[in-house]
Amino acid sequence: ERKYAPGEIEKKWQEQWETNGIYKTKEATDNPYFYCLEMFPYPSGRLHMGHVRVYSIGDVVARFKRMQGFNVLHPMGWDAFGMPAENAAIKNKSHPAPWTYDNIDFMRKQQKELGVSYDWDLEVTTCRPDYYKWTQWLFLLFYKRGLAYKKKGAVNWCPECATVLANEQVEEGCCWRCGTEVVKKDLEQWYLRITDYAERLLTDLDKLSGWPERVKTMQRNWIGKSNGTEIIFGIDKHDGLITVFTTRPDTLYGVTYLVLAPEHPVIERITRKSKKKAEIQAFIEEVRKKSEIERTSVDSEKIGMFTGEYAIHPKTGDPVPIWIANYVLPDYGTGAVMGVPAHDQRDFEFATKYNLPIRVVIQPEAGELQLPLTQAYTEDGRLVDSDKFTGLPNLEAIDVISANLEQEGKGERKTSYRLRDWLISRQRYWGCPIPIVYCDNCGTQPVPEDQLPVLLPEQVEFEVAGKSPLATNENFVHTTCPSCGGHAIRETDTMDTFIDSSWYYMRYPSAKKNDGPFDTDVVNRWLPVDKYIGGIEHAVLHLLYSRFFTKVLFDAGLVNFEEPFESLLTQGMVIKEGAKMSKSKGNVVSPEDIVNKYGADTARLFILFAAPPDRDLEWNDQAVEGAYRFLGRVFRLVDTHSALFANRPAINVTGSDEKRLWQQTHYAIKKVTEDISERYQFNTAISAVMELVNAVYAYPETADKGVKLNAIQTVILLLSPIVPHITEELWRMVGHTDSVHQQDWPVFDPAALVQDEIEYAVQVNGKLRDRIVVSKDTAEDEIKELAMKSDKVSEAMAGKPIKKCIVVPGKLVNIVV
Ligand code: ANZ
Ligand code: ZN
Repeated sequence: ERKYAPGEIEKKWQEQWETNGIYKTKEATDNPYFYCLEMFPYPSGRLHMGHVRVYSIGDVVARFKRMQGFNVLHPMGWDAFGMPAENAAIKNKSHPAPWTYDNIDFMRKQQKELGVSYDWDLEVTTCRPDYYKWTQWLFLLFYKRGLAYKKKGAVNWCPECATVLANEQVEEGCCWRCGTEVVKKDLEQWYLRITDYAERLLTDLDKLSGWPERVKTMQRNWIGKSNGTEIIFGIDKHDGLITVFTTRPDTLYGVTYLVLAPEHPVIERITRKSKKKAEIQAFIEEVRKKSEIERTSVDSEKIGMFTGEYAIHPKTGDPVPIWIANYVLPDYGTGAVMGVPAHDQRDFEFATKYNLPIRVVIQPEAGELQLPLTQAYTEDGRLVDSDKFTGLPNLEAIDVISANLEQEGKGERKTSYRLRDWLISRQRYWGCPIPIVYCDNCGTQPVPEDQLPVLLPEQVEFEVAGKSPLATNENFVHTTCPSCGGHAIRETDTMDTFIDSSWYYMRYPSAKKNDGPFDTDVVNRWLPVDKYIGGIEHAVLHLLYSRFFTKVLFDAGLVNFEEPFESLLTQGMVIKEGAKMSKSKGNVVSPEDIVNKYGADTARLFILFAAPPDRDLEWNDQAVEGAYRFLGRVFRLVDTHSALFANRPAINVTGSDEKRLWQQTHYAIKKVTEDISERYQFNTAISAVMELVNAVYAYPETADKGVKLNAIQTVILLLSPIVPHITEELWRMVGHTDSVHQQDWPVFDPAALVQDEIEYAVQVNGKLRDRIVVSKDTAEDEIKELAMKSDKVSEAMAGKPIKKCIVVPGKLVNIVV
């Protein structure tokens, strides 16, 4: 008798799989393609349970699809540029490269110990020159297409990370990485023109039926499309115009003031000769110190200042005081707003505070507003005091007034987006250098393709105040202009690491290509990714950027698809005692410990069994034990039947026991197949196999051996994507010489599922006494008779007279004595 010893089994098979290359990507022309991808990790040091969870999920899918006859691509790589490496280097007075590569080696080893079926020949590492050369090439492609540009502007600056951040990387006013409050800084930086793609990024979300609604909603909100009207106001005693953006042109006659963002360029001009100039300047300085969040949050105080100047209402010709206020943002709409205190709550509070007039121009259909208003009336109604538009329902007036303004050249319907261009410059070392030089004569010049990659210099100083690390290496900085051969200096910022991860999934299928970022034909065969698995935290960042990249590459004719990820699975967190596992909470369970104690198969089984993939998973030590015991039970089942396997009996589904196990076997195949491929519910799939295992244990010794052997083999096959090591071992114990992972996935026979026999539980006075099996069209009286014939039942009845006997069809016979 053998004992289940994962320590021996797992190592052995991992080595054999690697030697035999059974997970190498195959491209057989007759087979359909399936690209299964898990988000690649940052090589932070070691795997945590969250990693184990994503990789386990992905691996089940990949293995299952392979057995179903698909050409499966299942690669892994490293999102290897980024700040932790740099910070570790600063702390240890070393270099980010060895830290990163050591971590990669360690984590790769851990992934192998989990038995994940990656094709390691296609490994991608974003910090290696053979990868970032093509990141630079892609940057230049964007540059040539007018989609990469440099501009000076107020940017988000994290003082702790000493670098700028994209808008997507500022979460509630704080740095996404370290949580430090972000401040504004005026810098000249590189941007990618993602706003050019705002509309396509929005409308194409509708095509992504395989994405969770929640993620699509987050992207829609982030893009923030708003249909409105730009309305032009003249300025009294000054040249020029002020254009406001409004979604409520129906309230035009209710305007009692205009508000400009403190950054609005017109302020300088209209206050140049003002007595209030210094005061206004001081106010602007003060507001600009505050973050965007503080400025726009509903409960933060609205503060403003009158400029002393007036605009002219485009319809009435009335003077309208021009104010400056903290709540108007410079880069949304036009940075100027018309104040309608009667119908906008924010404006109402502002007008109340500063004693500005409140003019009602919309009345409800029924009744009349009580004056003075105690809050803004923001519902629909009919226009009043609005000249010739008076009487119109306000929703109609939106169109009518916009059209009228357009006719008079005083306005234009406009769509605004909340989405801003993607700021990609980072004042950090460990990233992809931006392939640009600045020539004294020719200005900004792209580095020619044949000079790529622009290598990261090894010798830099990391912490020189006000300088990007690359700027501290004189050899790197000074170069010659590719255009005139004169002196030029290099761009010394590096790219946001989200650029690296915006295209890595296109690199995998032709990962070794050295004359281009990818092979278009190969990429078109494999992509879009069929199943992408990763965390919800990337709902806007990585997933939006990747969609943008894909569309640009589509427009450039480099790929033939417009969306990179057909179907997305966002896995839940791993929690313990109700909280996310984290060092600070002290509730971390390390994958190594679990693997060392129980083996990788137990870790995988527990994780997949404990919760559906998209839910949070509560860690449970007893359930880990339970998973281990179940695998031991399966092992024993096979071990104790070795004689049976040697004989390889034929299958005879004749008697009722045989029929039942045969049916249970096919039911399990159906359930597991559908749960994995349609619902991605691995927990219920595993339950179905557990039931089958119980059924095999309960199968009588005397019944047909062929049916039993078939059931045991089915258990092994159905479990193989989930627990790949033990099933490989058992498959050999059953007498096979080839790998279980190269078998065809079992197919269920619908005919086997038709029940022609039904099991009834028989109760006497509410207590279960026996089970009987009857043919499916047995009459009720006959069922009662058969039930009472059972020895156990008649024993329990002890000869007492029957008071009642009830048959619950298909389930139960209840006898009351
Ligand atoms: C007048 C008005 C009257 C407005 C009314 C609303 C209600 P969304 O839907 O988010 O696009 N707005 C425009 N630009 C702004 C900026 N840069 N900073 C702060 N607020 C700005 O919102 C559009 C509305 O937000 C616009 O319509 C404008 O206020 C304000 F009863 O104009 B509204
Ligand atoms: Zn030049």
